[in-house]
Amino acid sequence: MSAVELNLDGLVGPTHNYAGLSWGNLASARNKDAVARPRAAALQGLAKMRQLMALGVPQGVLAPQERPNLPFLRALGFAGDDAAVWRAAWKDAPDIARAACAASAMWAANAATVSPAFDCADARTHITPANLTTMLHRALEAEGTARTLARVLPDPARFAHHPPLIGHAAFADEGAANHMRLCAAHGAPGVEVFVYGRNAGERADAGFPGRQTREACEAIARRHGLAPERVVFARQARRAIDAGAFHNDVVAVANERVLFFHEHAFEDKAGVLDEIRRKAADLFEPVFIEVKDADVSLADAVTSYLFNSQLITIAGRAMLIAPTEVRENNAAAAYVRDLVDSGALGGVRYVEVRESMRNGGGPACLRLRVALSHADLAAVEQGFVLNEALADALEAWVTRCYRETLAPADLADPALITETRRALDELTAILPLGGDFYAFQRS
Ligand code: SUG
Repeated sequence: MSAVELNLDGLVGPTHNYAGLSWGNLASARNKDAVARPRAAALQGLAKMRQLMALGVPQGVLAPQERPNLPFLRALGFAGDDAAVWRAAWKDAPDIARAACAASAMWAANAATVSPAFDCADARTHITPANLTTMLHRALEAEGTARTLARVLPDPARFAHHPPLIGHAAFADEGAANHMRLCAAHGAPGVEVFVYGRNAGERADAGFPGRQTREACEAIARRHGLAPERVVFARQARRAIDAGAFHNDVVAVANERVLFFHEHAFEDKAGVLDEIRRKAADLFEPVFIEVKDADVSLADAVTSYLFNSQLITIAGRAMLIAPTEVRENNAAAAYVRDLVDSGALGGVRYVEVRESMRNGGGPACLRLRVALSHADLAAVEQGFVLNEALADALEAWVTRCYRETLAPADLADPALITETRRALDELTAILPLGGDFYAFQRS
């Protein structure tokens, strides 16, 4: 069936900041307490969406969540008016206050795992919002993400929305960042590769956390109605996690037949490739582009985010949408040049998402891919689909409502609450969210 891939990008929220919240994410740790630029961050994200739209990729937007997250703080016993809650949280529990302020829902690759209708037993698109249990600030996203996705993909005859998996470490799930799909074409049945960092029963070891369990992957494959003969469970290499690949999409990306990956991405590389080949055998021949450590080291992969590029098909050719950091890294830039020169890639476009990169989020982190038939694309709530007018309106809104800079010392000021609410309230009139989407609008 002829199909397209809708990219849903997370709109960067007005509290974008650097709080060093993600243990195991080297960029987040390195930039802890740096001064953030929320306005630039959101405009960079929108500029990337515009570029994809100009290439003919259907592009949608996901609204930011309500931050600071006052309902979360109230549930923890902080009381009084909003300003009092916010002040008390900063005074008594600054780590919790920081978590309540994170704009991390912008990284839509962690919003959910999506299995296209072409792979699912009931021929509907199946969606499981990620519980993101490993990091407190991210665990706060699941509920809002589920509501947002239900608005964007509304028709239950076409879109099956599952609740997030139970929020326990045994089912730690980080969504599409640990999920890849290989297929002959977006509308053909594919092989879905679920990547996990640990088993549920394993004792936590000394290294960085494995944020996804095998049990979570298996549960998602089951509830999505995937055929076991089209599913591969691959263990992420401990070496990659310890080098800073906190999600698989820091060391691997797939598109159609192509799997572009670092030689140290998987614990049992030969086993994984063999299983993909076997399970795809009657469908298509996979193309493996394996990057050797001698060409691009794991360290270079993690700093440049080479594999966190968006790999897309434009006019039948593979194109890489890479962060400008790749161009600035000698090894990664040379590798990409060779891929273009050899014809393996039809081209490369560099995008500037530096504000997001400084928190460990590259171009691919910012988007959730949803492969859809044309009929299902028409069923997407069109008010979330980007066109020039919506992009203009969102840019004007960001420019009007977002601070140019946000320093750590600014976060505790209750003025941030009023200011962000005003911005989100305005947004609900730009996107079809209605006047009661956010908790503050309902109270
Ligand atoms: O979960 N960073 C995010 C980055 C997510 C990147 N996504 C993918 N690889 N798909 C994370 O670690 C940092 C927030 C802070 O430190 O303020 C953060 O949450």
